[in-house]
Amino acid sequence: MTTATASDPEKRLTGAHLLVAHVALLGGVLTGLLQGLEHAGFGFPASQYFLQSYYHSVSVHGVLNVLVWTTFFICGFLPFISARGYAIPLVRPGLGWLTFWVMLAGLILAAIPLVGNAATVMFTFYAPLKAHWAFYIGLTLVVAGTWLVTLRLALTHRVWRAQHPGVRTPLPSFMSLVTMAMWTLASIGLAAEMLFMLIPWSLGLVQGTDPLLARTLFWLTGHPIVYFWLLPAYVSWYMLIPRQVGGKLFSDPMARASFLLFLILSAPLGLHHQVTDPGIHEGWKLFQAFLTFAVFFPSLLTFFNVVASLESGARARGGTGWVAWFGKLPWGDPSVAAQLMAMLMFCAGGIGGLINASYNVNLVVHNTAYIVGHFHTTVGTAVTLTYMGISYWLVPHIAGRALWSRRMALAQTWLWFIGMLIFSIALHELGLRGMPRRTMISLATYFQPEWKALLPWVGVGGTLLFISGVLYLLNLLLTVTASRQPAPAVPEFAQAMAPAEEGPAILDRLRPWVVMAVILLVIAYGPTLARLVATASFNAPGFRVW
Ligand code: HAS
Ligand code: CU
Repeated sequence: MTTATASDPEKRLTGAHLLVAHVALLGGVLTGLLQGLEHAGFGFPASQYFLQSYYHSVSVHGVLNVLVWTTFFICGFLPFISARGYAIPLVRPGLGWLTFWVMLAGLILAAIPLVGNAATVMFTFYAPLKAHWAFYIGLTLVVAGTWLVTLRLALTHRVWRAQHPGVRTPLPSFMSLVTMAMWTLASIGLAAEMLFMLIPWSLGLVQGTDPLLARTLFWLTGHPIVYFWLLPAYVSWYMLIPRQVGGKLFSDPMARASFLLFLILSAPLGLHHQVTDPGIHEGWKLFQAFLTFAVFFPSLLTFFNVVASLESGARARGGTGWVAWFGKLPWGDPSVAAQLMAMLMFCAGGIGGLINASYNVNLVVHNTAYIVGHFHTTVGTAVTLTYMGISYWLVPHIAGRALWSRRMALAQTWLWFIGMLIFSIALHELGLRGMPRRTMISLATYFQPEWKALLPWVGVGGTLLFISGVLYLLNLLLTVTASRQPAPAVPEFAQAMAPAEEGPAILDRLRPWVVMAVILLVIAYGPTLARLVATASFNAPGFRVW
C-alpha cells in the first residue's frame, strides 16, 4: 500500500484540530481531579469565579472530555489518515478550513454559557433541565461541522474512485469514510432533538418540552457516538499498530466486515440507555438489547484480528508460547505501549458493557457509579489512551520535531493505566454497593458506611490520572516548542496477510450497507418514535436546578 505523506496543508488542518482537542483535555483532567478528590472527602472548592458547584464541574468535565476532546481529535485524525490512505491530498482544502471554523465557532458559543454556569446540565443535557440557548446552538454547529468532514471524505472518495476504477479502496480511507458515514446517519436523532425541541424551547419560541421524546432522540445518537469515538482507535489498532510492532494485519476483508457491521448496527440500540424509562414498550427495549449483543460481534472480530496481527509481530521478534509472546511486543515504544494498555483495559470495559446491556441486570447498575467505571475504561481509556498513543507520533510529525521525552511518555502511559485500574475498580464496586453517579457524594444524606473505605481510592486514581494527563500535555507542549531533534518518519500502514482482493467486492461498497443501516434504524426506532411524537404533550416547564 502506498503511503505518500499527507500534504502540508492537511498537516496544518490536523494540527489546528488537535490543538483544540488538547486544550479541552486540559480542562477535562483538571475538573476530573477536583471531582475525584470530592469523592475522597476533600470537599469541592466551589468558587464564584471558577467552578460554581460540583455539578458545574461535572458538566464542564463531561462536555470537554467526551464531546470536545474526542470530536476534535477525530476530525483532525481521520482526514489525515484518509489522505495518506488514498495517497492523494483530500479535495477542497477550503472546505476543510471552513469546517474547522464552524466547529470552533460552535464550540466557543457553547462554551460561554457552559463556563458561565448557565448550562449546568451534564453532557447528556436531559430535558427538562434547561440550558442557555447558546449551548444548544453551539453544540449543533459542532455536529454540523462533522457532517462537512463526511462530505469532504466522500468527495475525495469520488475523485479517487474515478482515477482507480476496479481497485479496492485503501483500507484506512475506507474505514475513515465508514466511521464518518455511520456517525452522520446516527447524529440525526441529536439534530432533531436540537432543532425541533431544545433550541426553540430555550429561545422561548415554545413554552414546554417533552422529556421522554427528548431523551429518546438523544440516545438514538448518544449510543452510536461511543462507536464514533471508538472506531478511530480501531483504525489505529488495525492499520498502524501491527506495523509498529513489526507484524502484518491478519485480514483486510475481516476488518472491512467489522466496520460495515458497525455501520449497520451502531445506531438502532440506544434504548439500552433507557431500560428504566417508562412510556417505551418493553418489547422494543428487549429487541434493542438483542441488537446490543449483535454489535458486540464486530468488536469480537476486532479482538481476533488485532490479536492475530500483534502475534505475528511478536513472533517475528522472537516471541513464543500461547500468551508469553505478548511480552515480546515493543513495550518500550510509548505509542505502542499506550495502545496495548488501551486494548487490555477495553477487554474489561467491553465486558462491563455487556453486563450493562443485559436487560434486567441493567436495573442493578443503572445510574450508579458502576456506569462511571464503565465509561472511564471505554472512552476514558480504550479511546483516550489510544488517541494519546497516536499523538506520540502524530504531533511530532505535525510539528516537525521529535517527541520531547520518550521516558516521560512511557511513565505517563503506565500512570494512566494504573490510575485507571484503581479508579475504575473502585467505581464499579461502589456502584454495586448502590452509590449513585453524578452526585456530590460527600453531602449525600443517605451516605452508606460501606462506601467509605472505597471512596479514597477514587481520589487516588483520579490524582494519578491527573498527573498522567499533565505529563502527557507537558510532553507535547515541549515537543512543539522546545524539541530540537527532527521528527522520525510516520508509521507506515500495515500490510495485510489476507489482502482486500481475497474478500468479496461487496465489502468495498458503501451504499447497500447504508441502506441496510437505515432500514434497521427505521424498524428499531420507527414505532416507538412515531408513538412518542403522536402522544408528546410538550408541557414540561424548563428547570434550572443549579
Ligand atoms: Fe457503553 C453506558 C453497553 C461499549 C461508553 N457506555 C455507557 C456510557 C458511556 C459508554 C459514555 O447496554 C454512559 C452514558 C451515560 O452518561 O449515561 N457499551 C455497552 C456495550 C458495549 C459498550 C454492550 N461504551 C462502549 C464503548 C464506549 C462506551 C466502546 C466508549 C467509547 N454502555 C452500555 C450500556 C450502557 C452504557 C447498556 C447504559 C448503562 C446505563 O444503565 O446507563 C460493547 O460495544 C463492548 C464490546 C467490546 C468488548 C471488548 C472487545 C475487546 C477488544 C480489545 C482487543 C484487545 C487486544 C489485546 C487486541 C467486549 C476489541 C488483548 C491481548 C491479549 C493477549 C488478551
Ligand atoms: Cu450505549
